[in-house]
Amino acid sequence: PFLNNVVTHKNFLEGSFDTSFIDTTPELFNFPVRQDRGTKLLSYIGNVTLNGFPGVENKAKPIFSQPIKPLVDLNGRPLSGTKQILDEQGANGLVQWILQQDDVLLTDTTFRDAHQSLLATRVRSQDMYQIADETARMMHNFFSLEMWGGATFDVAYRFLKEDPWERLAKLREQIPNVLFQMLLRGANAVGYTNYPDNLIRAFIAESAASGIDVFRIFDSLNWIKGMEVAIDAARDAGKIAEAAICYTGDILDDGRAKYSVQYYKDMAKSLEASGAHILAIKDMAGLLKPEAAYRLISELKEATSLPIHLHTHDTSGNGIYLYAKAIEAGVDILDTALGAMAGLTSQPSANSLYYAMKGSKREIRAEIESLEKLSYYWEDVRKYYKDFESGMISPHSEIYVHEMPGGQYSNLQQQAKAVGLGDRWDEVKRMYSRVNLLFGDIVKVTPSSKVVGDMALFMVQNELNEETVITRGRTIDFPDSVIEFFQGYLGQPHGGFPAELQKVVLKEREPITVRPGELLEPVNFEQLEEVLADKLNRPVTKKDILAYALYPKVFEEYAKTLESFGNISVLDTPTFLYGLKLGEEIEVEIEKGKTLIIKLVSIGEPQHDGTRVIYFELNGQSRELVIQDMT
Ligand code: 3PY
Ligand code: ZN
Repeated sequence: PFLNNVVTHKNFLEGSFDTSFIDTTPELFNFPVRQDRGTKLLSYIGNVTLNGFPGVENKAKPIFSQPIKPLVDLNGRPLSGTKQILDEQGANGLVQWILQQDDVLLTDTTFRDAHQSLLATRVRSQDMYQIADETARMMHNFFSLEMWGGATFDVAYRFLKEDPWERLAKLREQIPNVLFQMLLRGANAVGYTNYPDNLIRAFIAESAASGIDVFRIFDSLNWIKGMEVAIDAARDAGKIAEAAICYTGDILDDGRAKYSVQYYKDMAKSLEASGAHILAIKDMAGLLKPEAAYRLISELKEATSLPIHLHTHDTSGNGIYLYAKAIEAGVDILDTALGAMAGLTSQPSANSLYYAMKGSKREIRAEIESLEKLSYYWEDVRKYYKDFESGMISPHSEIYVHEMPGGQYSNLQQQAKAVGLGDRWDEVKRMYSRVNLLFGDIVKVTPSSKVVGDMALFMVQNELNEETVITRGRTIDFPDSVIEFFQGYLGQPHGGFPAELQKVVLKEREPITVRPGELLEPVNFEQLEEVLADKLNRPVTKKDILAYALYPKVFEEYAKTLESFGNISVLDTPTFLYGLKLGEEIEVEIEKGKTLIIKLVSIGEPQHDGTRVIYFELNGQSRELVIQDMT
């Protein structure tokens, strides 16, 4: 280890050392305690068994049944699909192909938005790998699988302690035939703040090279300038730039004239001119009413020549009716989730939609038996994550009033609980819609929705209303996200900022009106690589650098966890969330063909220093570990 420390030291590599190098460089004598992968895994299992997993309330491990997987022939390659059309005919070829289809194409969101919206984004890669081979065969005729982006990138590192790039690579290998789609927040990429242009470009190029085919790009204020760099980068990569209009308000309500059909038509035309291949209508909260969908899609079809891809959330329970009207108006592609992961804050069910449209002029392209069988699998898997369910058990029509995006509901609820407002949740929801009006009626989707949510919590907590926030505002320290919003760091809202409130929030700060990306220093990737190389005890990849550039703290935490526990993404989800029961034995495949057999034998009494000895068997050999009991 000493020699290793010398030859990997930065000064050594740069040649900046002399004979005093060893004497003046004490860190050369820090030898990492090398633990084998088995010990690291035992250490994770011991910890989670004793101390539980954040967000999982009951530490006792429930009895879960083994998820039922459909029986399909997994030999040979799956039938070719849209991925091959894109690869062989290019982006324009694929667009022409979409426009020629008569029946309705589907995008499945089970691997991304469905669990982001139902289970706080917690579904782990393992549960996807287990069903990916079957998915490739049983959903071969889907338009795409949305399986990356949005909050999944952040949550993978932050909470699941796994590498989202690895998820992408493995799923790509298992599913070579259907287009992979991701959600990209324009200049905010997969984060909550604007990033420099060169980071956006590099992130898109790497995502494309790693397997993403369709980039659904939106801006949280519908500000086209915030989308252009990303659209351009997706096109440059030879992939599909699907530009999204975020739907807010109600085009049928004359009292909400700010977001009229004309507003959306103008936006669609600008997006077409910016190079979009497909136009998405992103109804992130599920506000688009059936008649409104019919009207909007009919008019957008006339205004542009782009295929139209509709996304909604079924919070109100009107999703299938809405989709039926969209189909009547000529929509090309719809977002659905597999039955067991559909409905409520998630997407409408593909299974239900299939039956709803059976026998109509335009049917749904899907094999219903396959959808049902895949759904059984997800029904079982969903039980693993029951502690992350939002608690919503029936449709909420109040969505039309508070307008909160599907993916935000459970998150904001958690945030409210965390600041002691759990029992004032109704008030928080009402305040959310009041804040929207206070801000001038803005588009609410990550990250602008987070700003509205932060402000709503802040106002309820501090007993503020529309008046006192102005009259007492000069002495109030507003949440950081609110200040950044009014500074223009998320871009410019349609119709501008409410001037009086902006002044009160910003105080002596000056707002910007240009694109934030024009002001941000480009990321220096070489420098980041050096910084990371110092921190990580392993070779640094381009993907690591991108993740670090997007989320420095989260990535560092993730890297630390990896050092202590190794790659814990290989564990099955019940063990990952609950650890082991006494006497329980599991098999863990740590790499292809290498399996560990782990058994929890007993847990010792607490010691005076707060530790316990945990007795395992690892491949039949006794192993003891000392673990801190933090309960
Ligand atoms: C995200 O940005 O993660 C969303 O799902 C927005 O709807
Ligand atoms: Zn969504």
